Amino acid sequence: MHQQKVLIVDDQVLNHAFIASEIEDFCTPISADSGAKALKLASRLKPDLILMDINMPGLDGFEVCQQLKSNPQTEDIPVIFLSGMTDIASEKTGLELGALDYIRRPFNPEILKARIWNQLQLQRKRRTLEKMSNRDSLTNIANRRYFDQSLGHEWERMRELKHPLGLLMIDIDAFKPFNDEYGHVTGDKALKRVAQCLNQSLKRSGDLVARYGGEEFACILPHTDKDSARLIGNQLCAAVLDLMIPHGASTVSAYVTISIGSASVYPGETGSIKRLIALADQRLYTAKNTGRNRVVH
Ligand code: GH3
Ligand code: MG
Ligand code: MG
Ligand code: MG
Repeated sequence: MHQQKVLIVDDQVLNHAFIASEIEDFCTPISADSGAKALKLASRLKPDLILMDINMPGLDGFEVCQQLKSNPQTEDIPVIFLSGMTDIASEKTGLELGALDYIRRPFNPEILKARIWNQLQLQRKRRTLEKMSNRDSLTNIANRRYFDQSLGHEWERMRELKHPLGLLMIDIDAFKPFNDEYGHVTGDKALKRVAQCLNQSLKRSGDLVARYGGEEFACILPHTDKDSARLIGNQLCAAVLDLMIPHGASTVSAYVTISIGSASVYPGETGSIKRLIALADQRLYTAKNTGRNRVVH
């Protein structure tokens, strides 16, 4: 099966079969024989491209396009109209509704295939860029940008649910001496290993660890109260110590360790994201001043 999906929307089943046979050697065609089905499949399957007829009973192609473009979940899916309506007004309407292209019937199958191929190529590049913009290139975990965005979302989500939101601020202990002792290349390797370890130690799907900056990480823990946040913090400290990365220049341990400031709040009218971060940060500072390799909550 090919990874990229193309949704073909047409009320005539024969049209589906023909287009599908043209493109199935480089993508997976999916069929919808009505506008309503197309909308459902689009938000459920997130196709990489939609090829759509205009004249259909029920919702026509224009209406479907309009709805796709006004839903944040589907607005970025490229739409190409494929229609027997060859007048300029229809073509203009289609393009103005946000369709990427408008192909008139009858079409040349080879040209249609080439257009779809090009679009899928572009879509692949777009998705790669999107992923890259959320990742830290050294450690391959989420970056600060993605962290800020996620924290905003989770704050709102927990506020609506009236659930607690936990946050851990994490900093590697004595990392400057580590670099001085072993060099920056080894420092980078240690940073990667710690990041990967933190990432793998979080077991719940909603949890997120990001590189916050330098040798600092931050961890978002939805639905997590004070005690659970501290518990997860303790697990992370133990997991990093368990890596047993030798650290001859540390006064804390023979191995690389981390310190953690932990906080949990019920997002509401009074608190703020800034305050939550400040709280965890303050506690991280306390962890540093009371021996390191520990969680302060
Ligand atoms: P503390 O226990 O108080 O946190 O001591 P520390 O030495 O870790 O603290 P400090 O913030 O003074 O130093 C952080 C060091 O982390 C300094 C910097 O060279 C190093 N660092 C930050 N980012 C990177 C990186 O991407 N790669 C490497 N190798 N080192 C980094
Ligand atoms: Mg039709
Ligand atoms: Mg630091
Ligand atoms: Mg440090």
